[in-house]
Amino acid sequence: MNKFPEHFVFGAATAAFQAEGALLEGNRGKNYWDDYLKEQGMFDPSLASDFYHKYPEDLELCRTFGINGLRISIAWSRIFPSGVGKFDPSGVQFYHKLIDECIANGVEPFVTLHHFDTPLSLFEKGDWLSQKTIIAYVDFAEFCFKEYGNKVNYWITFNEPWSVVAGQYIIGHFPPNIKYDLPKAIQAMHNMMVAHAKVVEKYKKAEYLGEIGIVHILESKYGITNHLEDTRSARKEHILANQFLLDATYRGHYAEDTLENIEEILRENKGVLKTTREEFEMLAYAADQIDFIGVNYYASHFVKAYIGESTIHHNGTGEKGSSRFALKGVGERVNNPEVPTTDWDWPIYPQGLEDMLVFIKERYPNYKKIYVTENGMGEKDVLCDKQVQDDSRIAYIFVHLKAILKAIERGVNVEGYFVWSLMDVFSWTNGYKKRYGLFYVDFKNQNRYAKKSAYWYKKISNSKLLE
Ligand code: BGP
Repeated sequence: MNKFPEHFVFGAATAAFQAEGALLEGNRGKNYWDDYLKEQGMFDPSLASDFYHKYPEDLELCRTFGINGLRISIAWSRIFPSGVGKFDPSGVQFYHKLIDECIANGVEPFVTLHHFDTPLSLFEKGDWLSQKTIIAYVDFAEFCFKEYGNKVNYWITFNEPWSVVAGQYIIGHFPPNIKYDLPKAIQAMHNMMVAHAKVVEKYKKAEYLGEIGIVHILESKYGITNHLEDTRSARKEHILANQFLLDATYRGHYAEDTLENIEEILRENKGVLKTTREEFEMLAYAADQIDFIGVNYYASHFVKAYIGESTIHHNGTGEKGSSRFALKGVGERVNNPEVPTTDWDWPIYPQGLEDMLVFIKERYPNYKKIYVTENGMGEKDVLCDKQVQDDSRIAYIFVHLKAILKAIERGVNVEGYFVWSLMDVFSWTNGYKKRYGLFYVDFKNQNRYAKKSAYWYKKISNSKLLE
C-alpha cells in the first residue's frame, strides 16, 4: 500500500519559544529558558525565527505547499506573565490573530498548551514537582479554552512529559539542570499526567466541540542482543520512558508490570513515588475521555545491561559518536552497527515507529486515534543559490511515512503526520545549527527559502501517494 487515507493530515510543527522570538513584545513574562540561555551563552533565543511577526508569511507558505495542519503552542507566559493572576491582553490577541490566520489559510491549528515552557515564577516554586504549578496550569488551560475554544478543534495538553523530566532531572540539560535523579523525574511525570487529566476533565465537562489529546515522545527500545539481561534492560527503559506514561494516559493507572519495574528503578535509585486515590480517579476519567494521542518519533535505542552509576554525555554539537547514556538500575544505550545515526547520534530506525504504533494499538485497545505529531531530521543544512538540497531529510521522511503506512495496514488508526519543523527554528539544547525545517531560515535577515523537501512534501500531500 502506498496511499494515505483521503482525510490524512499532512502537517508541520512549531513550538512558541523555538519559533516566535519577540521576547520583549507585549508584557510577556519570562519562562525558565530566558535567563538560563543568556547565562549559558550558547545561543540567543530573542529573535528565533521571528514567527511572532512572520506568521502570515509562514501560513501562506503552508497553504502554497499543501501543509494543511500546523502544530503551534501558546506561550503560557505571554498570556499570564507571572504564570497566574492578571492576563496580558496583547498576548491573548496575538494567539487570536495566529489562530485566525491558520484558519484563513485552510490550515488546521493543533494547539499545545505546554511545550517545555513553564513560566519562571512557577518554575522557581518547583515546576511540576509542586501542586502550585498544577493548579495554575489548569487555570491557564481553562482560560485558553474559553478564549479560543470556539475555533480550535484540536488541543494538546502537553508536549513530551518524558523529555521535560529527562531534561530537567536526568540528563540535566534543561533547567534546573539536575542529573541522574530518577525519583524526581518519575514523580514529575506522574504529576504532569495528573495535570493533563485535570485539564481533560475541564475541557470535557464544559462540552466543547473539539478534541483533546496529549503528545508523548515514544522511542522503541531493543536489546542489543537477545540475551535476557539486555532485553530486560531495554524493557526497563521502555517502561520508564514510554509505558509509564501510556498506562497513565490510557489505563488511568499503572499496570502491575509497569509498577514492578518502576519500583525496582526507584529502589535502586533510593526514591519513592507519591500518589493519591483522587489522582488515579482523575487519570481514569481522562483515560476514558481522551480523543487522540500524538506520537513524536525520531529514533529508537539499542540497550545493553548496565551495572554502575548513571553516566550521560549529551551530544549537543553534532560531533558524531560523542553521546553516552547509561542509567543506574536501567541500562546503557549502545551503537547498533547495522543502524545509521545522525550527526547527533540519533539512530535512524523507522521500524521502531511501526513497532510503537502497533504496540499502542495492541496494549491499549481503547485508544481512538493517533497523529504522528513530530518526526524529522536535524541537519547542518547549507543554503546555496537560494536552494537547499536536503535529500537525506527526504529519505528520512520517506521511510518514516512508509512505516506509518505499514502500521495503518496492520490496523492502526493513524490520521496525520507533522514534520518537525515547519521552518528552521532553534533546538533547545543544540542551538541554531541543527536545522529541521521544510523552509530554510536565514537567521541574519529572517528570509525563508523552500528546501527541496518542501517541494517533495507538497507532492505527497497533494497526491496522498508515497512514491
Ligand atoms: C522534540 C521537541 C521539539 C524539538 C525536537 C527536536 O523533542 O518537542 O521541541 O526540539 O524534539 O529535538 P532537538 O531540537 O533536540 O534536536
